[in-house]
Amino acid sequence: MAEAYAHTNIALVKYWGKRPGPLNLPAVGSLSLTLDAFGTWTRVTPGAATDTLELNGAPQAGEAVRKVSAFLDMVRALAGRTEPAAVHSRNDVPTAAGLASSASAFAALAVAGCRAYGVNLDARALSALARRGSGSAARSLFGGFVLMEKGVREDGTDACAQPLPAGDGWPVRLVVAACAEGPKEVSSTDGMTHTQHTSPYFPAWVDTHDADLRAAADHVRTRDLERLGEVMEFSTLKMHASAMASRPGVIYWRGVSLEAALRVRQLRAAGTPAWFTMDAGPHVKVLTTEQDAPAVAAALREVPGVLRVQVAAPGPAARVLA
Ligand code: 2P0
Repeated sequence: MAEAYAHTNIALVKYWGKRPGPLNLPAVGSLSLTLDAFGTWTRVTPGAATDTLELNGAPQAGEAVRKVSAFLDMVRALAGRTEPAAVHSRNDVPTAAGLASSASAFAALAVAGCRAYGVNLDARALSALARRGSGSAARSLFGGFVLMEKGVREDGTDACAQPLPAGDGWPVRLVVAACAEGPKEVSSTDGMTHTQHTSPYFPAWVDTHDADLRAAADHVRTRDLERLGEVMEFSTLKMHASAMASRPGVIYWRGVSLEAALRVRQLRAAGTPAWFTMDAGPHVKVLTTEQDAPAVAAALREVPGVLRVQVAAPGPAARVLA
């Protein structure tokens, strides 16, 4: 039996698109910030009759169990073991907060699963394993700022994340404005696959991505929030432009998302360091300083249609609890 906790993360330079094959290989790298406020606790207990999953106290069936089981199959193959497991999990990622839970969920499952079955992997191999569950999970193994390489090998061993310790202790904040209730309409996986297959802008997205990734990593190293924020907005809008140009277009934005994003630009024009990003959903996340976060949060709360605003700080790496 083993328990682990992993925090969620938000990409500043986005992952959108996959290389071919069954290994969930990303078409582009990404750069993220792990958050303190949200995450997933998971316990894996080998020795059950079949794989089971209980999430937030409720037994699960269907696709959710199938995904967990397929992931544990990979762990069991590495361990040379076959016995099924009971998996208990608790998400501290409020679905309404506008943050994805698959990143922290598969990172926690990778850490707890490997521990429970006696698999010892180094950080890179563990990250590559977590990627098989969900691309963004490869990043949630690490704390603070994290760089995910797309890799070039067909076996995926170099498609893994690594921490950027130069960013440790940088007092940035991510202000999260929830802009709609309910689950997202198009999953990240479906949205990126559809973009890849039908958007004439997808090749341009891929071709221009690496420069953003290298620039953003440099801006973390030099702690240049203005340049980091600028490249984050650029990456966000390119990702969404490529998705919108697919056929039929994938539109994650609501009216309120645009109003919130424009409010951030107004704040910036008035001297507040603040830059927005959005993922595969309508919520707006704003990168700013610790000092400016309360004013940014207050401004976003006043945007008509914004439902809730939370402030998150950089969070720690995934860890074994027991
Ligand atoms: C990201 N997203 O970099 C991007 C930006 C959403 C928008 O990673 O198919 O759930 O499971 O590998 O990790 C969400 O994608 O996708 C995501 P899969 P995942 O954060």
